Amino acid sequence: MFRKLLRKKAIGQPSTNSLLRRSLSTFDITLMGIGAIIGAGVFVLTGVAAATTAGPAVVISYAIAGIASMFAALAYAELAASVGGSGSAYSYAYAGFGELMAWIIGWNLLLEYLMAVSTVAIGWSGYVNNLLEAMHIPLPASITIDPFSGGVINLLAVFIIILLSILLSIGIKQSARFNAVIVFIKLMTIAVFVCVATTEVNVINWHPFFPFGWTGVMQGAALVFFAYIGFDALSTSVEEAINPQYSVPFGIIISLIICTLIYIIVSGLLTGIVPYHTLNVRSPVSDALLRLGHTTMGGIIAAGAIAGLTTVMLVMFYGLTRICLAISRDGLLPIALARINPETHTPIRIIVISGILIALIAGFVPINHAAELVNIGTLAAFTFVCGGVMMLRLTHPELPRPFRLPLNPLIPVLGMLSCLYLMLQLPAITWWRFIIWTLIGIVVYFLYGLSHSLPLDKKIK
Ligand code: ALA
Repeated sequence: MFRKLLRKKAIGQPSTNSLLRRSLSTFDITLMGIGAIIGAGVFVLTGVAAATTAGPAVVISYAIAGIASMFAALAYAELAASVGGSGSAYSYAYAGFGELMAWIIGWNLLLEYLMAVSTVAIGWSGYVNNLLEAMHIPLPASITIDPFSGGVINLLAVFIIILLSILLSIGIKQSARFNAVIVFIKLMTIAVFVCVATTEVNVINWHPFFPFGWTGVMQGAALVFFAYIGFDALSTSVEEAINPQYSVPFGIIISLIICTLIYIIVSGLLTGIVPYHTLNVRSPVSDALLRLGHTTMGGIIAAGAIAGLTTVMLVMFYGLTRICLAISRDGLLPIALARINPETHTPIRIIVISGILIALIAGFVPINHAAELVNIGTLAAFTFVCGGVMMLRLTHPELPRPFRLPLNPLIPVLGMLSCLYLMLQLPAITWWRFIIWTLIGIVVYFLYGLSHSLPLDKKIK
């Protein structure tokens, strides 16, 4: 009875909120997907995965991680169009599995997005610092490196977070316009790389193709999975899309297909132009071109990487604020956070608080294994979203489903199995961090959420 009530409460969540403004077109949403997906993954992790786990077969790692992501994307597309809400996997878990499960997923999503934005901010500051050095404007280490690695504060990382917080506070349409411009630069950069690299391929570099065997390919898939994260953030835009039931599923699936193709082409070319074992560097894509003597092109790629990382931060930061909004509207986080500014139509309180948290992490903490932590949290959320599709088809067959994923339950089951399999490829230490964070979340729920959770009739509309 209690579970039923909770499910009803989630299904009955307002799919519209009068204060968030519906201004995002299908094109905006698809570009936001590409903005969130292409970033540190392809510009950095391709090199790391090729050199340390997969060799030239990193291209297969990309295909495998892409297929796992596509199963999950189809599940996200169905639930975004039918359950709606701005809480993404949190809202779907609420509808399918009840409040406690929803909170655990939401809590892990908060970690995933916080760490993703912080890590990318640190990567961004590294690229900008390199660019400034190349332009003979070196910044002192004390303001570009965190205190644990020999500096005082990573001020560049803090700077970009302040800038993005201001942009997100001003309004979602403005943020989407900014995103569109930068995504264009990012895609042009990749096109430049593909054109130049195609003329430099030496097939010798693809031998041996599987230097680390299939185990390496699978570990590579778990690592480069990071490159696909971001399409899930689109599902938080349901309340701000003009035609959410069409544009959110379309945006999720099309942006993922485009990015998968790009990744397979880029990783294939990258391992074809230089020996795979030389790619374990901070900026492998531009480094490879520099080594082949394409100095200007190397510089252009570095600029494109900076652009790419900027939109990843923007859209993931956006997703973080909307999930926080959904959780606080339910009362599981302080309800005062859920206030939407009537002029900008944005949740400024949440943006400011998350901005401060991200800036503190990015400015002061060295993040070595954050990508793996982000991956495990996301894979767990994807598993629940796939499970949520099956659960809701059983418990709420009458729910209108403008988009239905094909071949149910085959696709969601394959989605769950592939996400769980990729989770198992991650190191034990990542699992421990994930388990500890989840346990802290459960304690927070019983100390705060359970007693503050709002009944259906008191929900903020
Ligand atoms: N997919 C995003 C990136 O690669 C998180 O940076």
